[in-house]
Amino acid sequence: MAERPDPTKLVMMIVSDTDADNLMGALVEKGFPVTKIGSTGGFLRRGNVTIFSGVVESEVEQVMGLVTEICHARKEFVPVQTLPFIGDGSFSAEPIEVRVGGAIVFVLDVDRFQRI
Ligand code: 2BA
Repeated sequence: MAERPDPTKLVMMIVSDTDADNLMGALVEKGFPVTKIGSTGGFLRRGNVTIFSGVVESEVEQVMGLVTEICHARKEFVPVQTLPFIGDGSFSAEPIEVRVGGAIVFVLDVDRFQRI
């Protein structure tokens, strides 16, 4: 990877398995450094993917643009019986509508970055 300035922002993107490879590919193609971690959503307990990219502040909007272009949210009806907390009585027997796909993005300040 070409030498980059030290990152000042950490962009953390939680995306669906189906969009993760496309998003990683697009980020790498634009020269952004990325790390992918397998993760699991607490509500649906489905696998999702968390992608980290440490960038400089002026690049954050470009990263957000790629996420918006690639990760599209949709609605899905999920049978409550498939949810892990079915026993707690907080949901009726009707399938519930949840948002799937799309992305959850956190942008954090980087206090310190070191390549050792
Ligand atoms: P999950 O926790 O499995 O949630 C999947 C989707 O289920 C959520 O989509 C939301 O639409 C719905 N949902 C979550 N909790 C709910 C509840 N108590 N009642 C009804 N519906 C509920 P997203 O909001 O797009 O979140 C997608 C994934 O991103 C989440 O998967 C979780 O892994 C992560 N995530 C979302 N917000 C987060 C946060 N504030 N902190 C950390 N992770 C977060």
